[in-house]
Amino acid sequence: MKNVSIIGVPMDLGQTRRGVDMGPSAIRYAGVVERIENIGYVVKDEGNIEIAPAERVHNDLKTNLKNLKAVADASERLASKVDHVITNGNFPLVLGGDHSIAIGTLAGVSKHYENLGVIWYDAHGDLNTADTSPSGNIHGMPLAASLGIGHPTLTNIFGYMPKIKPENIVIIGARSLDEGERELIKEIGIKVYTMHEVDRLGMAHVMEETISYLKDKTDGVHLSLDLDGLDPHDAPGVGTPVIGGISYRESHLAMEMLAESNVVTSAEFVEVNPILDERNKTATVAVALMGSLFGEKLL
Ligand code: 4U7
Ligand code: MN
Ligand code: MN
Ligand code: MN
Repeated sequence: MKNVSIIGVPMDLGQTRRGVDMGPSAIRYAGVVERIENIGYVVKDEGNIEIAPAERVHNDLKTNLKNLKAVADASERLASKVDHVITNGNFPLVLGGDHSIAIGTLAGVSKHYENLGVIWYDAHGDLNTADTSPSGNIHGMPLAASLGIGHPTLTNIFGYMPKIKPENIVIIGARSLDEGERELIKEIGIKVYTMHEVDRLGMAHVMEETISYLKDKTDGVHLSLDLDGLDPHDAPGVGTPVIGGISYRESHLAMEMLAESNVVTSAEFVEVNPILDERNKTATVAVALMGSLFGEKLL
């Protein structure tokens, strides 16, 4: 059993709603360390990555990507922290922060794998670029950037690209894809289980297929779980909620099946925004799902 290293990333520069920088605090307050220790792991809280305060960040007018330089600087710091954690033999568990942090997480993780698999649990595809993004928010771009698609400042984090290959990615829970994202998915061939497939096949089937799809061709799997993949009823504290999402129970089942299969080698839980939350519900849900991911049993 590997030891777990927790890395907080109080990032809010990848989008424009305030409060998501408090995500790591809210998740710690919801008891993440104790929860994972109780399963039998040794847990080390590595503290937080330094993020420039939003009030002090000025935008470069040559690009429509908001806070590009500050997001890139933080991504470099996160990548090198994640790299060290893996080098030391620990499992990196990254707490967001908005989803732009996945650029840094994947940059640090993928260095250690030839064929890293990625499970992108999200209402969105996060496959936009400066050209396709309706918002200019970098949290809508991390999957594209990790594929080597988009602004060079984002694709070249940690000095190499691409971090991942389209055939090693599975998106689960999608129900809000922009036009450019749909085109890209078809063009490069990413496996997507939209809410239609989740409804039709059921989560057990979706996870069986996902695990067997990734198991043989990858040498590690990163779980990138955006809390907005869940229905806003179960996870209200997110910046871009979309109705009609994955339930709390289905999400537990997904995490339990990942635990049983033992394929996941790194994980991040992102987009928890305590300002938009109801009594820390979303952070509490995140911690409960982490429990299942690390093998907590009901009986
Ligand atoms: B998240 C959006 F236009 N696609 O690019 C965009 F709908 O990390 C939303 O999944 C992105 O929460 C959501 O701004 C990013 C929008
Ligand atoms: Mn996302
Ligand atoms: Mn690699
Ligand atoms: Mn999302």
